[in-house]
Amino acid sequence: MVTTGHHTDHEIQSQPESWRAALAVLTAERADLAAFGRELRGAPDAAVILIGCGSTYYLAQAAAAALQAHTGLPARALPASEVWLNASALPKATRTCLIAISRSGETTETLRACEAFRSRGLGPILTLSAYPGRALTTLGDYNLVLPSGQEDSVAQTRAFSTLYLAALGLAAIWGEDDALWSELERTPEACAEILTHSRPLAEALGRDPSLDRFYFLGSGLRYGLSGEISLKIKEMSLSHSEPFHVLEFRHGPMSMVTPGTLLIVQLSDAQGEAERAVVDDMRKLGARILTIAESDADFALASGLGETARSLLVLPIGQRLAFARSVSKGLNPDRPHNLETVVTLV
Ligand code: F1P
Repeated sequence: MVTTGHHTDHEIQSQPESWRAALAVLTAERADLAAFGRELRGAPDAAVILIGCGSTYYLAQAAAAALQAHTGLPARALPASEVWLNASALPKATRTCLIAISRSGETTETLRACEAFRSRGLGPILTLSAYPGRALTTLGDYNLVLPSGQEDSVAQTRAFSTLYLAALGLAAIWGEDDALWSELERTPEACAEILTHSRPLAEALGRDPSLDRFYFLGSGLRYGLSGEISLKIKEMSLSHSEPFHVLEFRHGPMSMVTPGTLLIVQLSDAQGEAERAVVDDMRKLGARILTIAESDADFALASGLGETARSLLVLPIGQRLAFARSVSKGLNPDRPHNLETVVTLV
């Protein structure tokens, strides 16, 4: 039994059940969410802005890529503070929908951003969070709440993946993409398999004392997920880690490569060849590399899922690596240094 970090450990391991519960909520609300999406798409040049802070900002980035790909609506992620404090950050579409994402539903910047957006009369607000009755759930025209994402830990794991799954559900519903929807219904089972199969590798890498820096590379929706896993390594294990778009790594960051560098590269289906060339180049420079893809990779997901639904599965791998590194450094994954669950500004 795990004693140090038992909340985080449990939250990582319970993701399949949490995702199942989230899918039940989405199924129950599918017709209402579809109606919200139809109204939005009825406007000639509708657009979507997704906001969050920290983990939920990375979630917004990944979800924006998925929403745009599956609905055709232009979708962009911004930190909540930009919508709150920078009036010029928003597009000039006739109808802009703000999707505000927050585990706690209490982060000040996210609340203030919703109020600022509302006061400008730009369009509807949809909130996505894990706790009913919190401030954020009073600010949306539609408030989607996924209680199975609630957590006792400071660093988000289950909350992130559960809210991300909900965002992918929105992409399927608004995009009337039944194929994506039925793949999402298979993700809890796929998650359980990945949790088991990836654990020895993730723990071995997490415990490896010869590694001193981590880079997470991904294109498209994988970039936001790279950001989230990178943040997990920082928060839980106080290690140097950064995310990059795959081909961007050659443009400066590769100067940091040493034998103590681990690159975790989520390969895409479409750009795989160009991304594999980066991997080859970095291997020549001496980096250690873990490629992740459906097949033909250091870690093959072998999920049978398409690229969007499958993207969820990288999260448990990165979370487990961060957890193992935290414990092996004598830290407590449940209590990251200097962090609180919610950032409240006075
Ligand atoms: C966002 C967040 C977390 C982070 C930290 C502070 O919270 O930035 O991602 O781990 O503890 O808050 P939320 O708005 O999603 O609740």
